[in-house]
Amino acid sequence: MTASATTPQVHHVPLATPFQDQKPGTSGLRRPTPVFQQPHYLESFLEAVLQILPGVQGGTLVVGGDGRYGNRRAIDVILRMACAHGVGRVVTTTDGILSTPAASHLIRISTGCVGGIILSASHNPGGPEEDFGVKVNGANGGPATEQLSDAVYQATLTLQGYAIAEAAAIPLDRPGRHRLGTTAVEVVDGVEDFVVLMQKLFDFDQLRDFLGSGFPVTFDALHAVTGPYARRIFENLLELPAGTVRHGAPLEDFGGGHPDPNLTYAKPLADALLQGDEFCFGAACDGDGDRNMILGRGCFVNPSDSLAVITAHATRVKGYRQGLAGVARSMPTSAAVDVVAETLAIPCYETPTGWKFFGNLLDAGKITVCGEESFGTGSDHVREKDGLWAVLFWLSILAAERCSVTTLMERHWATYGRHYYSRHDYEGVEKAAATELYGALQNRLPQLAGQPLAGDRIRQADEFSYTDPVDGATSSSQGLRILLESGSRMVFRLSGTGTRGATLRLYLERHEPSNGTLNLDPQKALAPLIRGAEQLAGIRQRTGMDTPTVIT
Ligand code: VG1
Ligand code: CO
Repeated sequence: MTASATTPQVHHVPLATPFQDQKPGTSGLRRPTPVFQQPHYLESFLEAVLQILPGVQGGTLVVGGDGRYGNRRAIDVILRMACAHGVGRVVTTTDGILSTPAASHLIRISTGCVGGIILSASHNPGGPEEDFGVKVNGANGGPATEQLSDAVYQATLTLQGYAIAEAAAIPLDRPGRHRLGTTAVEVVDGVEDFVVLMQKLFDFDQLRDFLGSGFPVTFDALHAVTGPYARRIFENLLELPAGTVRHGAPLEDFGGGHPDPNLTYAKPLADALLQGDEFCFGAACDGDGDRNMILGRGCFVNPSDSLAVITAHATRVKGYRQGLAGVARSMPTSAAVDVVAETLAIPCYETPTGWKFFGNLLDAGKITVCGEESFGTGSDHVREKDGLWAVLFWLSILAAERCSVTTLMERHWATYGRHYYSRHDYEGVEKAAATELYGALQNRLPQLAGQPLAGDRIRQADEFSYTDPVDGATSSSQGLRILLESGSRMVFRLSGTGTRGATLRLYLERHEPSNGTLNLDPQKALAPLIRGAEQLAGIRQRTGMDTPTVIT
């Protein structure tokens, strides 16, 4: 153990003008890196966190990040501020590399842990001119609740200054124990505990047999945080050939890419599966490792369907043989999982967008599995969505069923019908234009019921609001829903994770019964709804964009 001989000097740095823009969005505080590099910007937010998070003094904090530009400096600042605030212990990781789900797990297994700070802007690109972010997690390992985030924001608005200790940077290049005054700093391997957890949940012998029997797979880490985890899992433990993990070295700028696992930003992987025949299965995760994309040969699995398939087959998987207590999905996620839950006779909850809303349901044991249409799936093993968990879950189902992804999907639709689903993102829209589009539709909601649309009729048009069944907290303004008589629907939302302009998200869904046509291209199947949405909201004219920037 290296101990600083003297107690580090603590500086109280005054803030002339408190920052007014530190309100966290859907998942943490995300800003362009240059904004975070302004003097005192990062420190201001951290000061508020350290003041507000219960139990900080004398407690344990977990700290790590997705390896993006700014990670290392931020960890250094956190350690010195933790010392100044009397944090008992900080657990951080080698090179500061810690995926969001692994951070959640580490919080849950570290004695006396009061929460964590994850340095990530998730799927947003990284680098000096790209994005940086800070996510705060609570003692249960889950994202800060809306109430906690709001309290932190309120504190930043009037912050007079912050406290930070003066100390040399602690080496993160290898595991070790250090001391900063009264604060113990433990540097641990950020991969190990997570991998052990995965081995508890999944039958690695079965997976090894299945994958070794001629089922070639490829995984794209997009030069983000999952590389070291995926190499350990796929190439070491499951003995798959070296190179199974593409882009496995975490880079500060993700190799210049956009670490978002979808058909647009993970195109080389998508092409390999959808056009080539080298692999039977492909998957990718996002910047901080909580999202996943699943592909079979010639088959893209829509994330809403993925949640339904996981739910339907859970008892085939080692850690879930006893069945699921219940499931939950975010509001814009398709109702594919609802139909499975009904068949299984388990409860199904509908929450607003963002993982923080699943926390109470998971903690109360009301649900075991949950997911979002945005490539997020997870379970009660941690309190975050978990990309590699989803990949292992899928492989475990395929190993149990001994079939291809396409066959599994076809069987699923033949049983439950198919929820044709698509999300259209309009990124980088001028803020005013997006707000006007949204506001105009919001104003018209009360007049819409009964009107014809998309060869159908509007049954209900409203703004989604949610009351948490566990603590009774209400969250309003969670997206505009246009529900049609046939059961089809469209949802309009403005993103809470973008950092430049605004992102409009349009979610489209139509159910086709099991005896209907199940193999259409979703864009074709949804064409009337797409036209209806345009008619309703005037997206083209208001945004000046002819097509979405990303179609999922
Ligand atoms: C998006 C997704 C949402 C997800 C959030 C954080 O939010 O839609 O489902 O929980 O990102 O994911 P928004 O507000 O931009 O639609 V992550 O992996 O970026 O932390
Ligand atoms: Co993420």
